[in-house]
Amino acid sequence: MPADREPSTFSVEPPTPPVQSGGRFRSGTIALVGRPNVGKSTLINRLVGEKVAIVSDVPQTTRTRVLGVVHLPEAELVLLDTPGIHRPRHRLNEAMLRAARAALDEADVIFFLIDATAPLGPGDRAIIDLIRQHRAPVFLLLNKVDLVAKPLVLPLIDEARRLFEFAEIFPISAKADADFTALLRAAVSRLPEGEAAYPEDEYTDQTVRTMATELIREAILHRTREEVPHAVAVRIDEFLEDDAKALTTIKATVLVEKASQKAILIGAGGSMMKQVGEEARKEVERLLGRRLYLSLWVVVDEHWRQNTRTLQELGYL
Ligand SMILES: Nc1nc2c(ncn2[C@@H]2O[C@H](COP(=O)(O)OP(=O)(O)OP(=O)(O)O)[C@@H](O)[C@H]2O)c(=O)[nH]1
Ligand SMILES: [Mg+2]
Repeated sequence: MPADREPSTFSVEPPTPPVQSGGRFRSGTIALVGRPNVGKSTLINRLVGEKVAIVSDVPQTTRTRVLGVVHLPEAELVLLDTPGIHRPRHRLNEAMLRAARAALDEADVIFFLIDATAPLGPGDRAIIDLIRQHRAPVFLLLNKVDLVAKPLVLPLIDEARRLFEFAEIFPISAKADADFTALLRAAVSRLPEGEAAYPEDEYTDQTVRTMATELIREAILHRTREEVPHAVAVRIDEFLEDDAKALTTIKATVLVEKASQKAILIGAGGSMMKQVGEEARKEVERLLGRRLYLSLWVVVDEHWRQNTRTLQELGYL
């Protein structure tokens, strides 16, 4: 089946912990916002229980709003992961900021994530100013507490509290915590009563093609440094399903901005592309549940981050 006729959603195991919501079914939208790299995508994946968003230690990994659904017996939480909020320098970054703001506009509850390993910075304060323009209750999530000595967490909470009246405050580790029931329960209690918007077996609105594109980009982010990750975009040119052979073929173009970046990505004798291709293939095979033939082609496109048409083609506008 061609990629654009693929179902846009995937089956999942029944959801995690039962949450009481006072009798009636509740349903609503929760925006996850914060500076780049604070752990928003790690958290949405943990809460949904599926990989809906790619994760890397490179700031500005997420470039669009990524939707993930948590189905509970008495509630449906539609989570919106967003690009880390930062000062935009390209059309791409402007689009990323717009995506984050649009998610805030939709939110019944806002999860504001900060990195508990660092003091509150001007970036966090700017986001608090943005959040002030919204009525939705804001939960402060101090993430990465697994990396912080406990006595350092309280002063950070005090400092944040002086800036804004948070509805709830949770120190969490999106990576290490085993149980997010308390956070989910608190969020559900703030959602309006209403019907579920997504069937129980759907956990994202992304197409398989979009998710595969992102998994290829993630494999690149895992292996590149400095300006290279920011200069990379991935476009799938061909997505073919061979049901008889249970094989999918993906041909994708990797855009970079400079010849030097292309050289880095290809690596000596193609070694880097080989590693990227291996990781991406495994991840996409896991997503598709079948074997994948993946072919990647690196192309220099000097101004793609500024080019409206390319940004549209890439799904960023
Ligand atoms: N130790 C630790 N690392 C974490 C935790 N949460 C996230 N990380 C790491 O922090 C880095 C950034 O995580 P992401 O989830 O990509 O962060 P993000 O906020 O989505 O970043 P952007 O998409 O760039 O805005 C990754 O290397 C994660 O593995 C945590 O609770 N503890
Ligand atoms: Mg992210």
